[in-house]
Amino acid sequence: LAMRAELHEATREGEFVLHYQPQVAIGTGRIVGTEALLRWRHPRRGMLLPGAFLSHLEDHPLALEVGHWVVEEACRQAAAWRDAGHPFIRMGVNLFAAQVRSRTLASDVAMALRRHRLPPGMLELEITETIVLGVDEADLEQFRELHRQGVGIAFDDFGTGYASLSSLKRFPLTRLKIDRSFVRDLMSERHDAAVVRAIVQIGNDIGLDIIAEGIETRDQEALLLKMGCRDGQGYLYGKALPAAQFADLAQASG
Ligand code: G
Ligand code: G
Ligand code: MN
Ligand code: NA
Repeated sequence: LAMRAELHEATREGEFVLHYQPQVAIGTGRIVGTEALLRWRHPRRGMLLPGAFLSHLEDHPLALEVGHWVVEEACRQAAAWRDAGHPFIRMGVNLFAAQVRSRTLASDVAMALRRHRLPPGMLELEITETIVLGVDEADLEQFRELHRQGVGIAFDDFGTGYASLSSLKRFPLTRLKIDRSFVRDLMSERHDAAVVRAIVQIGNDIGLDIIAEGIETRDQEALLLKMGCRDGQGYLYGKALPAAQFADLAQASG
């Protein structure tokens, strides 16, 4: 079966699932948030990671429907954890460009929050530079509306694109996610250390939260903390886990 046809089947049969990667307060190790990451429970090929299908989904007519489902499912899960007495933490959700183009993003998100009785600040939408560069004035107004409501807006893979800096002025943001390519060789490459230091300083100066991605070692963690980066995500703290396992981890972290 061709990938496009399989994606229809996956949507119809509910084969998508979300896994949750921890985001911690560096230094304390306490889990303060999570990023919901899409997986496809493929009937024949097993659990597929985004690398195997995301490029096909992004420009597929179903991207909008799957994106809606991700927002709804992440909000449902956050509310379920809250109601079960688990630590109440921020939920990060990646957006498809199609969701932005739909012109109903702000109302879709507001409705999902209301349906699950979640405060807007609990949700953080992650956008990539591709999305940022594609927005028109009407799209921007939707993000301003979400921002006014208190929904978090994080710039994913920050620093990798050529418009990262100019976007800071144009776009309503609450957080920068330092791309893991800068964290990987942080200890050995002076250029990477300089980029990370500059991103943290800009973020702190203009009042944005910062999170570093791809943290794998205690040395990277210590240097990031020294540079003023307070949140982190990466294999040092854990990979993306199914909801039940993530909840156990979050409970144990306090
Ligand atoms: O799960 P993994 O770490 O392999 O994710 C790879 C990339 O896939 C992430 O960086 C993210 O940008 C993208 N991705 C994962 N889940 C989603 C999702 O639900 N929606 C969108 N639009 N992108 C996602
Ligand atoms: O949104 P984004 O594309 O950044 O999604 C996170 C991606 O980064 C996922 O593909 C995940 O598997 C990967 N990832 C998360 N933590 C680490 C890490 O510590 N090291 C590396 N190499 N990859 C990571
Ligand atoms: Mn992301
Ligand atoms: Na990223």
